[in-house]
Amino acid sequence: MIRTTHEILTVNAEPYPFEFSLATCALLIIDMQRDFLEPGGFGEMLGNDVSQLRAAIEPNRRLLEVWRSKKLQVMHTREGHRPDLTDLPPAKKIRGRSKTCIGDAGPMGRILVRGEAGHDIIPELYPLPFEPVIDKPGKGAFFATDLHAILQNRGIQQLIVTGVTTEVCVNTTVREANDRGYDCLVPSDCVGSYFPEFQAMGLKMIKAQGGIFGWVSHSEKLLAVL
Ligand code: C5J
Repeated sequence: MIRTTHEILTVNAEPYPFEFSLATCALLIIDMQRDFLEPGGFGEMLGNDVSQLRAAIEPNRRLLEVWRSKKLQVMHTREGHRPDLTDLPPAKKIRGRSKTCIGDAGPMGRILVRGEAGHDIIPELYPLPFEPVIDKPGKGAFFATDLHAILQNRGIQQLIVTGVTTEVCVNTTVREANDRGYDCLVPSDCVGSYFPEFQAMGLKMIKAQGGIFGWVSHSEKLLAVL
């Protein structure tokens, strides 16, 4: 069931309070995939400390639980490619000069390939059958996907954007959303980066210059108004 009432809520946020309506706001959870978050996945294989990302799981789980209990709209994304890799730009495949790259065999199946175990969303935040899952080949959730069409069809104007990683797919998605006219709020504890300095800077860039891309808050402040 989708809500249709227009209750306006105000969350304490930076650079100033964020207003949203329960009927026109969706929770967009970016790339909480096993390959990025679980020990033994692609992220860890590249030498990253996955505990930096795993800190965002519990705040996301709590927010998702409340969001679902209020019958609000939830959407999830996954970064990955077709099994034949026809949607994988050669530049993306060879970038990083890693011995193992996208499409190769990894500890949880082929790396960032749709249908493989590592590509799927972590069990803690697993989508319900009626929650749209956007499979995206790029960093931004709007590039080469039907996300914008789904949001428009559902009358969404504001997004609560969470997930990983703060400076890559979350930031790119918030920027894309901003250019398409959506107001985005990012709860700082619900996003994660392998690099603490990028976490701090990624959030700072969103709220800089009077909220050039959006707003930043904390899940506790959002939960308080829900
Ligand atoms: C990255 C992502 N970092 N989901 N993907 O490659 O941020």
